[in-house]
Amino acid sequence: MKKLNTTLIFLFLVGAVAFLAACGGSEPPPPEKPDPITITFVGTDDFAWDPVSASAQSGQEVTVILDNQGALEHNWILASSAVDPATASDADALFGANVGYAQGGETKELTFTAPGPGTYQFICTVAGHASGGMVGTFVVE
Ligand SMILES: [Cu+2]
Repeated sequence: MKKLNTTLIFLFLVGAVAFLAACGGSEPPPPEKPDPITITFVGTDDFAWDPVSASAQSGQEVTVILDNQGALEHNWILASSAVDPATASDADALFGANVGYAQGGETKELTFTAPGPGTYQFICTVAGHASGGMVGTFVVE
């Protein structure tokens, strides 16, 4: 009987050590990827964006919906804050963030990955529209 108990205790200890080895020393979890977000920008013939500012986290998947509620065509690009909105063109779009041209009443969307932290701007590059007010601030944290 004594021999059996010793054997059981030994087996229990071996099992416990194996269990702790499997659980212990685990690496810290990888940094959590932020959940994707969708932001709708309404453009109108008043050359105004709604909203006029937006934000995302670096590395976040951002879906931009351009909802053109006007009659004129509009587009939406993400550009460096160094770009002069008045002369911005599609070539200023960063990270492939160019939704394209939505005709009056049309909706267009695009998904891109938010770049490194910084302050960017979003611009409608149709001639005269940014000067008229179709420019906003996009902050990446
Ligand atoms: Cu526009």
